This record gives sequence, structure tokens and C-alpha cells, in this order.
Amino acid sequence: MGRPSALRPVAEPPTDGPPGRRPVAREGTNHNLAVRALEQVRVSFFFFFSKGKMSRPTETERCIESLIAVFQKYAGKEGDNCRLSKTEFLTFMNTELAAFTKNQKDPGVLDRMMKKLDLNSDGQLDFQEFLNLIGGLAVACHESFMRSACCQK
Ligand SMILES: [Ca+2]
Repeated sequence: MGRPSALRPVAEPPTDGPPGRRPVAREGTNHNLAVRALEQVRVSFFFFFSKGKMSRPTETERCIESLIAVFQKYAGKEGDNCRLSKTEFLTFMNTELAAFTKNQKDPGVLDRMMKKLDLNSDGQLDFQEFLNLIGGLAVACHESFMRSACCQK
């Protein structure tokens, strides 16, 4: 485990108990360690995106920053600027993913996508729900690239 954050001190991972006994499932569960690791990443990203960017961002960091910026751009068009309304989602799809939407012959496809992505059924897409869309599209593109790469061999 890395150094404790200045913002959120992190308890040291538990030491192993006597053989044959599992440590008390509180602080040291894998789930809690994973959650704490995730919090560390979030804190690091908070510093990266909010403070002076001391070093040039990597390609991956720029991609993450772009996804956040695009989400905020469309989510901020009306109402709750932390979530995409259906109108904002349609604007996003027809602007940013026009190549995808233009090829759709089924006019209900975006409605169904919105319903499927809206995991908590609040009629809006939060950033996590938005990322599920981006992740799904990225996987589909990757698989398509892989298929065409395999066909060229
Ligand atoms: Ca939602």
C-alpha cells in the first residue's frame, strides 16, 4: 500500500492473524481495501484536475479529462448539470456520435439505449451511466478493429 494521503489518512493493512483464522472482516476485507485504493485514485485525480498541472498529462489522463469535459458540456445545457437529461443525451448522441446515429434505421434505438443505460431509472444519465455507454462503444469498436485485423492476416 502506498503512502497515506495528506487528505485522507489510510490505516495500514491488517497483519495476518494466527494461522487458520481469518482476520476480522472490517478494516481489512478485500472490498474495503479496494474501496480505499479507489479513494486514493480519486484523491490523486482531484489534485490532478483541480490544482496546477505540474507535469504534462499522459494520453490516458487527457482521455479521462476529455470524457469529463464532454459529459459536463452536454449535462450543463439544461437543469441538473451533473446528469444528462433525455434531450441532452439525444443532443450528445446526434452531435458527438453522429456517425453511429445516422446509420440507425430504427427511430426508437436512442430511446431504448437511454432506458437501458439509465440503471437507476431516474430518467437521466449520471456520469457512471454515461461511462457505461462509452465503455460499451469502446469495446464494440475494439472488437471490430480486432476482427478486421484478423481478416487481413
Ligand atoms: Ca440514471
